Amino acid sequence: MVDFTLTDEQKSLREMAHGFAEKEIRPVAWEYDKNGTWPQEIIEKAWELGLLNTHLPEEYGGAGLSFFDGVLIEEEIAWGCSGIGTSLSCNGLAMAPIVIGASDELKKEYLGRLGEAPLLASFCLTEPDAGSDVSGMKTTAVRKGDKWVINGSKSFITNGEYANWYTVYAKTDKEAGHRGISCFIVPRDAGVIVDKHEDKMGQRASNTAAITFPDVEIPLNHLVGEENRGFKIAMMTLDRTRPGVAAMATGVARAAMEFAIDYSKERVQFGVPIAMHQAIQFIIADMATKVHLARLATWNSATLLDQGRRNTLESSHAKRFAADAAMEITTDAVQVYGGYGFIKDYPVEKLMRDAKILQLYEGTAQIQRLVIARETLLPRRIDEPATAAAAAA
Ligand code: COS
Repeated sequence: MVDFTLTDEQKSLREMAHGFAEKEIRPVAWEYDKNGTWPQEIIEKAWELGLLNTHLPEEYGGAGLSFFDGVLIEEEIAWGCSGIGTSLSCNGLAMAPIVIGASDELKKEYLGRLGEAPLLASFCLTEPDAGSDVSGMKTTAVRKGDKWVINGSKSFITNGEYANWYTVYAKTDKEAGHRGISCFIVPRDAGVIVDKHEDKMGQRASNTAAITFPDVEIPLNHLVGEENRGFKIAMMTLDRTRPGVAAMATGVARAAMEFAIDYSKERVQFGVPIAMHQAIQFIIADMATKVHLARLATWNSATLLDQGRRNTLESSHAKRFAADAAMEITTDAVQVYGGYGFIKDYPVEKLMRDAKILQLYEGTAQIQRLVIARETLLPRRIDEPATAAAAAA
């Protein structure tokens, strides 16, 4: 049976997340955007309420929520501010590889830290010369005695300046392409250097940093999963986290639509509120359709994950559609506001800047289309399980 009717628990969860966004995030969002203020207090409050590590298993002190519950929360938080939402959801990206492939010992230590205190972790895949082309990474991990020695630089690392530990991908066999990449946990105090704080166009309350690992030594047991199997862990991670980005995009799009609706009822031109003009009504109608479809695609991609099924195609459908919709809807919201939309005193200008990154991070709009094309041209693998065994295959 296909049914997206929310249970009472899911409705309460959504209301709780919405209330948090409305009370704690919205009132400061535009101010934090202006100054690029780090939302430490909000992170701590979110942790108290269980909104920081939604997918952290209960045995490690997390909320242990389903992926579906997670996207309900992520839409509401991003409705408040997607920059702050990115800061809050980043632990999910860093912890997914650990949940998929790490030993019980590593899980206990590093997932346990996230459960015990409002700490942050970062996901380090992208490099200055390896963005979409993950296999082109240059960071290396070399085994020396009882240590791995990691050397290299990572870029665009969310929460990089504040992370307690990092999930890091590095080449363990330089000649083997994607089959020569491994995944590691690197604690910050192992000698990680933060090189640069990026000054961004949008989502300015999130932290984005360039990181270097200069001869950073970590114990041998800090390898996550099997050696040279890191690429698959990274891909399975992105399958799990792209629905969350799609949910955030839906939240940004919905916020922009709501502002456009309110404004169109107040702004009078040619003697009537502009909402009375069909030119504006059609823009609003297109916004409503896109928000609705973005949410449905997001919910579908999260549901497959909860069923333990591979969702590569659906996750890319959701991420690509919702991110493009957020960009289109925020741009159209500026259009509805007319010249005022271009002025920083009005709310939609920020939303248009915030939306852009949704088409870039966790796989560009073009990478999503590449994945969709491959999955569509090749036979479907809908029943393939998304398990640790699949990562090792
Ligand atoms: N789940 C499990 N395995 C997967 C997978 C998935 N979703 N996607 C690919 N794989 C496996 C393939 O089956 C293949 O396995 P074998 O080695 O057994 O043949 C292997 O991984 C390589 O796959 P592929 O040939 O498709 O790799 P490409 O180098 O062509 O890369 C893209 C594929 C471009 C899709 C990938 O590099 C990508 O997603 N890039 C974007 C990265 C990104 O999102 N960066 C953002 C940073 S995180 S904020």
